[in-house]
Amino acid sequence: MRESLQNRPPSVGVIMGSASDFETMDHAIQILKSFGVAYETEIVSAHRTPDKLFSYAKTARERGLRVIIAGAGGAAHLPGMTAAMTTLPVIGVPVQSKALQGLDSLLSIVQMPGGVPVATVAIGAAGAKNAGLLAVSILALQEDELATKLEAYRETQRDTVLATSLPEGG
Ligand code: RP5
Repeated sequence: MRESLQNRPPSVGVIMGSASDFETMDHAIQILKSFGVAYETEIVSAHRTPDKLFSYAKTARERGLRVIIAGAGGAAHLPGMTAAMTTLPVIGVPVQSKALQGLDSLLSIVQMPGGVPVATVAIGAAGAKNAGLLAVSILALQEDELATKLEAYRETQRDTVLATSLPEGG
């Protein structure tokens, strides 16, 4: 019998540059939880804990991770540096910064030179949520149970929109 998804070792690593990123990254975590995907979370900073980043990325595949979601704000080099040290898919989440509202984070993450990709999502909560969903889609390539859950998720979303009416006079 197959082990249930949640009892397996983590397949998704959710890392973030600071505890201040958690509120945003929690949107990814909640998606993984709702799909029953085993994940791990860690604060890993490219500039404050470079040695930890090195060992995290270098050991990620052998520890059983299949996807890494990396969120950072400002000079957001965490996703790119992670991608430089692993061939696992890395999804980058630009966290909204105070000074430039996350445009700095977005450009730092999305503008990877050709050769080392980071799959970059939108700034903030929507991006983090989509990062969770993208990770589930990647795992669903080999997990029929997850593919079925993704179909159900989309159907619920569709039904909610179809059942929604605009206010009178709208
Ligand atoms: C980045 O600097 C983090 O990803 C965070 O978004 C930003 C600010 O960090 P704190 O000063 O709030 O710890 O490394």
